[in-house]
Amino acid sequence: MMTLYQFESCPFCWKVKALLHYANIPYTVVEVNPMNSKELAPLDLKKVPVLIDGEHIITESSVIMDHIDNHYVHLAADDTVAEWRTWVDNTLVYFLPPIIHKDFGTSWQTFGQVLKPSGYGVFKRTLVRFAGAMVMSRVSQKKARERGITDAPAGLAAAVQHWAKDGLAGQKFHGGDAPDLADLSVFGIFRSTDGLAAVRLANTTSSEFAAWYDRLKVMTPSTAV
Ligand SMILES: N[C@@H](CCC(=O)N[C@@H](CS)C(=O)NCC(=O)O)C(=O)O
Repeated sequence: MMTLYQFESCPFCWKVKALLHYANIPYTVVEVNPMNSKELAPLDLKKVPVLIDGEHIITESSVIMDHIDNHYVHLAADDTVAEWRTWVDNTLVYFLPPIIHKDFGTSWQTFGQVLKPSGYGVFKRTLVRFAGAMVMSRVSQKKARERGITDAPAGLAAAVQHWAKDGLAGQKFHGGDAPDLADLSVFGIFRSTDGLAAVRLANTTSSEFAAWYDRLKVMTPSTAV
């Protein structure tokens, strides 16, 4: 069985989970402590997600998705899938942190929600929640400015409209009648913050997006064991 090293709040990890869940592939989870990543030390790695599949130790969410798809799923891919996946990793993902970690209070709420399924006890959860909110409310604004994002909600709304108009283009999924890796990558990013401000904003920006998001949410029940 595969093992996924992850942070529950990590959007890149959710891209991988979107594919595992959609393909109904069971896996075990190692929840990495975001304050020290000590679970990754034996692997000599610093970032999540990391997937262990037999003798393969794979890093980078898109590389992991390719590994899973090439070995086990074989989703159809048209010429535009690669382009959309690059857009997800280089553009879309950066609009979310300044929204869900806008200030300490918002970030505190965000961590409260994303840490619920982490399996941490109350003490550790509160500590990670507090430290996470302290760090992320500062770092996410700074990082957004460095990337030239001055109005994250407007940027996210434009990205959602782009995906709905040019990505979905009147179809159920980018992949047509079934999702492809572009769908699962976009979905994974939003799914990491399900129920929070960024998803609410996306759902109110585009009814096509909202219907697509709901459809995929139903199709991707967790397969973590
Ligand atoms: N390009 C990587 C990005 C992974 C990444 O940035 N992961 C973050 C969590 S969302 C992380 O592990 N940060 C810890 C660190 O940088 O020390 C991917 O797609 O997997």
